[in-house]
Amino acid sequence: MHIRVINPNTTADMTAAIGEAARQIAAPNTRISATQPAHGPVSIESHFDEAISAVGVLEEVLAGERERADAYVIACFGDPGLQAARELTRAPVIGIAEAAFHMASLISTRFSIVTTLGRTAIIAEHLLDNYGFRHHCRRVRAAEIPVLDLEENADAALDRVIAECRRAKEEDNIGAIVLGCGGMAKLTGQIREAVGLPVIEGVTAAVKLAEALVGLGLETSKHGDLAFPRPKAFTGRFEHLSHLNL
Ligand code: 2AL
Repeated sequence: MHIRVINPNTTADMTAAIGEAARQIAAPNTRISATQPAHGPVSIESHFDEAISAVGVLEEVLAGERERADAYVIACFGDPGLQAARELTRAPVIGIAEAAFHMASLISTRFSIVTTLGRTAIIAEHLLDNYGFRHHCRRVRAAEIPVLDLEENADAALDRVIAECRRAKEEDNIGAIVLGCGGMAKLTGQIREAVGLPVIEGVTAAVKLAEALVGLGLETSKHGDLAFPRPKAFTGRFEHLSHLNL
């Protein structure tokens, strides 16, 4: 089974860390390929970053189709381009936010999310609404760290994430914590140990859900809105997307 794990930002160190976290949790017969877009933002921490990154995610899915990947994981907590990616393939496509919400809801009745910057909390809140998880989440919290601090300033970032998780545990009346950034994947073990609550991390949750779907023989529905996009002309820099033969 080949799962293509796409880091939607273009920071190679983060892609490597996400790939490593995915490999550690994957079944022995699962092959993980970790990729990132050739073009786009080095981190995703605004609506603008997210919109630009979605194009790169879709190009990575198209590249994965040429390799016949069995499933895809979109490893940024805004799940950029998720439904559009599903239109491009029959393989299951799992976003790390939706994976984490589903997993958290199976082991707790209420969870809080601990993400990076406060300004991106709205992105997680929109996803909770869109996915129907609003009532499962008590609070979206931010450690107030830029995403790249998880790579460049990892010890200080870890301390801040742990401190925010502890506040969530004390104040939010929750059973579990969801980590709100793909870059936190490598920190999960340390956070879990320090916080003493179930901690759900999206990359690993998404890999296990992807394995489950592939194992069940379930594919993305091509009936209705997730059918392949109608072939048409694209102009300018997107001309190469014209008349896609999917
Ligand atoms: C993210 C993420 O998961 N990767 C990234 O670059 N930005 N989301 C976030 N809330 O920090």
